[in-house]
Formats: sequence, structure tokens, C-alpha cells
Amino acid sequence: SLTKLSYGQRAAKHSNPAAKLLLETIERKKSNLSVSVDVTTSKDFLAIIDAVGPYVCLIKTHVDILEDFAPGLVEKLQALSEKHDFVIFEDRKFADIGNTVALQYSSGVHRIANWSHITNAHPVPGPSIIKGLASVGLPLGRGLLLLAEMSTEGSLAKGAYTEATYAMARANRDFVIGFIAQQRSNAVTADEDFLILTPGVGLDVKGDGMGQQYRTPKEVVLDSGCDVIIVGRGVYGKDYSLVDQIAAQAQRYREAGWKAYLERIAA
Ligand code: S5P
Repeated sequence: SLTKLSYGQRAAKHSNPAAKLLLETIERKKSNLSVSVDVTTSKDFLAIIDAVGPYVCLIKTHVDILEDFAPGLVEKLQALSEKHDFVIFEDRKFADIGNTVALQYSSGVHRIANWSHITNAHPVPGPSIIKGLASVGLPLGRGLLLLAEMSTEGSLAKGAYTEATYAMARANRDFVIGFIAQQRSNAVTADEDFLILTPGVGLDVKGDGMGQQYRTPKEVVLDSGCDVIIVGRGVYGKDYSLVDQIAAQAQRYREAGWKAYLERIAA
């Protein structure tokens, strides 16, 4: 089954360039850790990325959080991506009609499609959201993740909604490379290589008092068959100036995620 294959074996078989790049990067760096950098200044943003860069396969961004966003920031992010060899994922969570999301993806201040290898969307509008985003992203070799489940308490993304999300992905496999989800469902069969990227990961706390719920890398990768652990505050904490401590946390999560993967493919 898919959960027994190595990331490298899966990379060789994948046809979407963004999925292939991510799988190859995971294999090369022996890291299934993505750090989510949810801070409000470019200075902290770049310093955290430079500190965790050696230990991650993927940097997840929310560039709309940055108070001082300027186009030059993207060039700095791309330079760090080359320096440290990581893939870029703008966590935009598109959720509108096809025409609007195509404009939000290509245009505005952020021009996400120009620099983000991977982005994501809520399936709530139906398949037209994929059509709109693919019209921009496919020619650029980008990949899309659908939010099939969320990590939050009381999430509505479950049951029939989640199943319908898999069907939407299946019908658009050239562009949809996987899911934001909490588990690899049996409904996704072994010959469909969808990547499962999973937020809500923490080693020290179970929640954040605002609905977020954390599970450990072992629960996520070994028990639930997910591919990438996404960690935000668990890595960068509250004091962004402590870059050595942030780098040490990234190493800690990387080790935990990789150990769980090795156990999974050996089991
Ligand atoms: O279900 C989800 C989906 C996402 S993409 N739950 C999430 O928490 N996320 C994102 O992952 C969220 O927007 C945030 O950027 C990150 C989790 O951050 P942390 O600080 O709680 O680890």
C-alpha cells in the first residue's frame, strides 16, 4: 500500500511537478516537516525561515498576515528556498467562485501563483473552484491541496463533505495533488497518490484555547498515515528572537516526524 512506499518511490511515479518536487525534497532532506510561519513582520518571517530552513521540506506561509508585505519579500523568500532547499506553500484557503479565485490567485498585491509551488482551497463552492485555480496554476506547474478535514474542534468538514472532497480531487488529478486532512482515509485507494498534509501537530500541548487541537507526529504519520506534519507555534514559540531555540525545535519535530515515517514503512 501507499503508506509502505518511500517518498522517493512515490516521487518517481508522480506526474504533477509540484508534488514531485515536494516528494523529492522530503526524500533528499529526510524531513517530512513543514513549518508554518504565522508572524506579522517581514523581519521575523525571514529570520524564522532562515533558522528552520535546513530542517524542513516545506515552508507554509500566510503572506496576508504581514503588516509590511512588499513584492521584494517574495524574492527574499525564494532566495531562502534555494539556499535551504525547501518548497513553498501559501496557505491561502481559497473559497470563492472560479472567476474570483483565478483573480485572487494570479493578481492583487500578492500574485501567489507566481511564487508559491502549492496552495490550497476549500471545496465548498464545488468543482468550479478547481477549474478557476487550475486555469492559472496548471500552466505554471503548480499543485493544489483541498481541505478535506480541519484540525479544529467542531469542524464541519467531515463525513459526506469529506467524501465529496475526495471525489472532486479524483476528477482533477492533474492539478489536485492531495489534501489538508487529519488521516489517510480508506476511501483514497493505494493507486491514487494523494499527499496528506496535516496541521494541528504539537509535542507539548493539546490545544491553544481557540479551537486548535494538537496531535503528535507519531499519531499523525504512523497511526494516521499522513505524509507531512505542519507545525507553527510548536516550533517558533512566542519569542521570535530566540533563533537557536527555534532551530532546535525544528530539529526536534523533524526527528519525530522522520522516526514515525521510518516506523511506518518498516511495520
Ligand atoms: O485544519 C487546519 C488547516 C490549516 S492549513 N488547521 C490549521 O491549523 N491550519 C493551519 O496550520 C493554520 O492556518 C496555521 O497556519 C497552522 C497551524 O499553526 P499552529 O501554530 O497551530 O501549529
